[in-house]
Amino acid sequence: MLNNINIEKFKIYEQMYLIRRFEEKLHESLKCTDISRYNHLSIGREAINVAMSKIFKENDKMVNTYRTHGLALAFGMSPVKLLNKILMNDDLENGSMYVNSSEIGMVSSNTIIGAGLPISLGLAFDSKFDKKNNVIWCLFGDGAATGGTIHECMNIASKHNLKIIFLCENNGIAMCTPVESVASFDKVSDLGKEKGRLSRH
Ligand SMILES: Cc1ncc(C[n+]2csc(CCOP(=O)(O)OP(=O)(O)O)c2C)c(N)n1
Ligand SMILES: [Mg+2]
Repeated sequence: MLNNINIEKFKIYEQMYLIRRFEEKLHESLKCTDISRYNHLSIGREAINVAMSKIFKENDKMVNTYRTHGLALAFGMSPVKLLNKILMNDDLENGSMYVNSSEIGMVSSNTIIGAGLPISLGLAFDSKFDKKNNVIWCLFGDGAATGGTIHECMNIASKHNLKIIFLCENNGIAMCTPVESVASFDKVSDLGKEKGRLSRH
């Protein structure tokens, strides 16, 4: 019989499996139709998505990149609702790159690289001024790690003690550019150290 720990692990695996199968099926289905859609998958990030959902608190907020499917599923959005959002590209909460849902704390998704970073700052200032006692999760790709915005935003966040978690989904590549070919640092997490805060990887 499964003990409690194993049941918990099983549920985590189940969520990761759901994300992977949803993404694979979506990719296959869109290939076979004449529906023309941007489709930005989260394949390979299932563990990050599910792990984040386990430590995210009720009033926390996340600012996403354009890879939102896995997070939506990990945070409990039903596959049917997610599919509807992906296929109905008619407002800023819909379309593969704009899956937002304030119900689960997904308040912003961004197609411009690095654009979510200053939005996180704004939300974190709001939380600080209004004493909301929550955390803002700012997701970015390694493509944003060599831009200027991240340095400004980490500097301001650090200077003003803002509660932001900068979470880099680092797959080592930004379209065709390997991050190591343009970065002066060895690890993206070193950026956090530079700004005087502990950073883990
Ligand atoms: C400011 C800006 N420059 C260029 C692009 C074109 N672009 C779209 S995706 C991408 C690569 C992003 O790489 P990364 O942030 O590592 O995310 P990944 O796709 O690897 O998840 C680029 C350069 C963009 N969206 N925004
Ligand atoms: Mg990348």
